[in-house]
Amino acid sequence: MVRLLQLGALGLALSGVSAAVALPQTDDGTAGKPKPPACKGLTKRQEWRNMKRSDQKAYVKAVRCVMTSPAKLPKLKALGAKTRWDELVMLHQVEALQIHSTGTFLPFHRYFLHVQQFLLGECGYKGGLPWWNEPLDSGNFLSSPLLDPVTGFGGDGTGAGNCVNGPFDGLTVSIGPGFNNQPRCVNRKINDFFSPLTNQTYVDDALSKPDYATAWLAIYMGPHLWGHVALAMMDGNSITSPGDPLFFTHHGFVDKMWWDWQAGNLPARLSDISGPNAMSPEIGFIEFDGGIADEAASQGWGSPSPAMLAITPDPKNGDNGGTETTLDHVMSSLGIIPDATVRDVMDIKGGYLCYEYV
Ligand SMILES: [Cu+2]
Repeated sequence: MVRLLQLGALGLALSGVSAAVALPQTDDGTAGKPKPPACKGLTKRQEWRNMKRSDQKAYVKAVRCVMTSPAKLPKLKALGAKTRWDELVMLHQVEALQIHSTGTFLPFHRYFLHVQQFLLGECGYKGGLPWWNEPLDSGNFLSSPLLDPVTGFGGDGTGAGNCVNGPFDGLTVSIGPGFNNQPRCVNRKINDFFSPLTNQTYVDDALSKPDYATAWLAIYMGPHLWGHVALAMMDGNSITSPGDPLFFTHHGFVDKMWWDWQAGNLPARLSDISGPNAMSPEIGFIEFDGGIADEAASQGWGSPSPAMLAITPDPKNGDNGGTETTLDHVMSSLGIIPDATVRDVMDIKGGYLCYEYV
């Protein structure tokens, strides 16, 4: 936590990061590529408290089903995934050092929610993913309806392991913390000292940015980061926080921020992408001091094993040899669903994706 308080100084470093990032050409390079089919109806992603109780129950039931369904992918099972949910968390773990602090942060996490939607579909769920309108609860996450043990995701963690009560009580996640894999309960520790930093002022600040290079940083370092700090999901661990189902409502909020920003200038912002395509070992996670090696030690993450590195995709795949994230950047789910490009996910109504936030 002490390290997080050093973020004031980090803001200065960040302005250097964004200044160094050039905007891409707007030519989207789609010539010769098949267009995705048009959407035949949009899935509605509703704020949790606006969902019908029966839809909330169906969602929770499907999440529990994914969390208790056996893992399927041999290469992920070999690395310790026991359930389908573990495979999802492992995807975020294996690629953690290329999907954070990079231009693909927002596209990848949009794709990641799409992967979750696919897995819920295996368990019969056909509804939209819920999202959490965090500004409604900023400063008072503890009283949020999303943390209700009966009609939400369970409350604040308790006991030595900070295990949650509610619908995910008693379930085990075997991936994490960090690059270590130890079975644990679903856990979180709410801190309402930090939750005010997810409020509307910070959302509006991010939405006011003129280009992707500044918008993704404002989202990443603003409400995205502070929501994570305030929730401390799965040991507060940046690498494996998706073990807690609440992660996906937080990232629905994050994805909606990006979409709301994109929708502020269509169609131009459907092709505005930039940012480094790989995490610099010297900088590491931009929200922490030090490079990757220092952070691995100070955060207790450990390092990816050789077996993990063997299945980690090239973070520059599709970027034509450059260091900048492009629309052709390839995102992989390690075989859960087919790979996709950044271009595929730029438009949430573009055909590859078909949903809207309501
Ligand atoms: Cu992430």
